[in-house]
Amino acid sequence: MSDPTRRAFLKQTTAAAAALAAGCATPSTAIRLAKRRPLIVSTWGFGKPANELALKVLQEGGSALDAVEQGVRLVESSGNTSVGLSGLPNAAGVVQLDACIMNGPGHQAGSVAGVEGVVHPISAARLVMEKTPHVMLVGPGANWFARQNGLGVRDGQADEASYRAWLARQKKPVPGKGDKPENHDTIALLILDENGDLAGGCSTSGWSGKVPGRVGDSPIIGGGVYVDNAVGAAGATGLGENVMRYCASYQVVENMRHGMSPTEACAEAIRRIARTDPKGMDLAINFIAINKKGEFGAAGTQANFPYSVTTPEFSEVRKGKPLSQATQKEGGNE
Ligand code: SD4
Repeated sequence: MSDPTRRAFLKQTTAAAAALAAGCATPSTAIRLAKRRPLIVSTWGFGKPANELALKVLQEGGSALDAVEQGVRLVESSGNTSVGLSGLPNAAGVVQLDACIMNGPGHQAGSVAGVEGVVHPISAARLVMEKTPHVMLVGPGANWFARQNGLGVRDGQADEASYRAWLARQKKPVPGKGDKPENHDTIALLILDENGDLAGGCSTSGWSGKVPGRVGDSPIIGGGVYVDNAVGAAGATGLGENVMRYCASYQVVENMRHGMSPTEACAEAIRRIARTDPKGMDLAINFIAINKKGEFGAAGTQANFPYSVTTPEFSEVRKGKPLSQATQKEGGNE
């Protein structure tokens, strides 16, 4: 056992023993919750390698923020067609990227929107959070900031494969004129670290073929991601327009604050949006959530929305609960 892993194990068992001594957990609950730290949850199956890298970063002594950043960076440079510079371009053939990051302790947040050529938008978001008095930078200003801070920024447009896909797409209608949203995904990644602190981040190239300048939910704090260190964290993927109008990740965390399990909190946010939205359940939105106790869950309008869960004991892709079954607890004190 390496030193950091051993330290983590000792801390966990000490925390479990303290919970037990305080009378706030049964023996089996205390041990199970202790084992759930660190806990890493992310969107889609492509989140699994990101989770596993994040776990390694934590086990080697990195912070939760380091782990979020490294995990998301892995997807940003993986050739994913919805994340990073390999993402599909907008209607003008340009890849514009959005990302945000939040740190539970201190309630810090940083984000960038509509950046072009920035290899790792998640790192730019973290730098906004840590090196400026601001929360969000957009467009050319954000590009300038990334360059000034030594981040990789490439000139030019979409990479070749993306650009070819864009050219093929030109025969189809453009957004706003009957186009259907397609080819969009986000990596959102949430962490509960061994100290019980939370962090999260997300990154996307957004809606392919979008109108230039369109910004989705992902860089919006409370839209794409929200972290409240006293309660839990949530992240979104899907059609950003249906997330950002409702501060939906914020809603998920608020639902957990009011006592819902992570799965139920995700489902209830969707139900509430559907009650208001003219589209009803035809929203194309999915959420992941974790709480301070080490419970996790997901729900989406997409049947069996896949999400990835990693702890020191296991790492797997799971299916989000259909909304009709989302009152059942998953991964918690079941
Ligand atoms: C956006 N929410 O820009 C992102 C894209 C996404 O699954 O996650 N799609 O709207």
